[in-house]
Amino acid sequence: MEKQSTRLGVGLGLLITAFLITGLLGFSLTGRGSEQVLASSAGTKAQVRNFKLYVRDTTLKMPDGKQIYVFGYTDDPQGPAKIPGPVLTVNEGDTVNLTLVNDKDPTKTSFNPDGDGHTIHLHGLDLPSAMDGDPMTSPTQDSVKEGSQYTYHFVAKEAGTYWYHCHESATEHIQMGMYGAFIVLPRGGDTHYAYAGTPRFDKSYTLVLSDMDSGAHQQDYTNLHSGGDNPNWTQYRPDYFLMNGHAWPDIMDDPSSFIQATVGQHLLVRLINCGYTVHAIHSHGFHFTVIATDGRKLSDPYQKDTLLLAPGERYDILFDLNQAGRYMFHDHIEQNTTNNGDYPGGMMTFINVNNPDGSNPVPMSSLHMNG
Ligand SMILES: [Cu+2]
Repeated sequence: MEKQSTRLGVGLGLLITAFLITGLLGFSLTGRGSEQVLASSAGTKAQVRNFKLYVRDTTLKMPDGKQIYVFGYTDDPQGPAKIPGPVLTVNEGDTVNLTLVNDKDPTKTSFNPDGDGHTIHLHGLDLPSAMDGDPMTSPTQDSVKEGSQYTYHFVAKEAGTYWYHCHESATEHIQMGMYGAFIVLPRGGDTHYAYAGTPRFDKSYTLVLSDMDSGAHQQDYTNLHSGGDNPNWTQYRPDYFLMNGHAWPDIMDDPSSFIQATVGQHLLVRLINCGYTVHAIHSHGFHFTVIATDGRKLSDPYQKDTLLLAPGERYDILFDLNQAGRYMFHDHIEQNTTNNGDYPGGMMTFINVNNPDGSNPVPMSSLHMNG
C-alpha cells in the first residue's frame, strides 16, 4: 500500500498525523471486515472489497470428448476449479483484500506429501513484494501451503484489464489452470467506460485466452498421483485453445464468450492472453479500435482487424457495430482454430449483431457450424 509506506518514510510525527486523518476518514489501514464505504481524497466513494479464493481440481471436457485434468481457483469452496478463475471486478481506488485459502491443496498427494502450495500474483498491478505473490521474492520465501491462508491487501490504483495467476511452480501451475481476469473499472464505477476519457460502450466482454497441452496435463496428473517424471515444459505442445475455458463449438454455449449485441451498439472486448503461445485475434466484419494495452489507455488509439497478443499481454478494444450479421472472431494462427488438429475448433467465437427487432440477416439455422 503506497500510502502506508510513504507514511512510514516521513517520520513519526507525520505518521501519527496520517493515522489521525485516517481515523477521521473512518477506515482502518488493515481494512478487514465487511464491505464499507470509504471517503477518498477525491471525494468519490471507494470501497473495501473482500474476495476469497480456494484451489480445487477438476476435469475439463473438450468438444471432441478429450478429458483434461486441471487445477485452479474457485470462489466456491464446495465446487470444482473454475477455468479460468472467477472474474474479479473492483473500482479504481477500492481497497482490496484478496484471500487465498489453501484448505485442500490438489497438489498434496502421497507422491507429493507436502503439496506445492499456491499464491496469487496480480499481473500488472505493480504491488510491493509482500503482496506480489511470488514465493521467490516474498518476505516469507514461501507459498501458501495447505492448512494456511494469506490475504493480498492493496489499493486498485489504476483502471484497466489485469489478470491473476499462481506463481508457485508457475510453469506448471498456470498451465494447469491457475489464472483469471482482474478488472479495475474507472473511479466512480460507471460500467460503460473502460478508462476515464475513453469512449462510452454499451456492452463489454472479457475473453481470457489460453492454450493447453493435454499430454502434459496427463503427465502432471500421473506425476502427482502415481509418481514419475514431471512434464518437460520446454516440450510444450498445445493441442487445445480456449476462450474463457471453452473450445469451439462449446464457446457458443457460454454467454460470457459468445458475443451478442444489437446494431448501432458500441462493444468493449477485454482480451487477456493467459496462455503460453501468441494469439492473433481477428474479427470479421469490423475493424476495432485499440484503446488500451496492459492496463494503460493509449494516447493515440489505433484501428486493427488482427491483433497479436504475447503471453501475459492484454488489449482493450472497442467495436462500433455498424452492420447486422454474424461475424467470426478468432485466432488467425489457424492451427489454434482446431481441437487437437480438427477444424473447426479451438479459439473461435462469434459476434452476433442483431437488428433492433432481434432478427438477424444470417439466421442461426443457416450457419455451417462444422466448417
Ligand atoms: Cu499454484
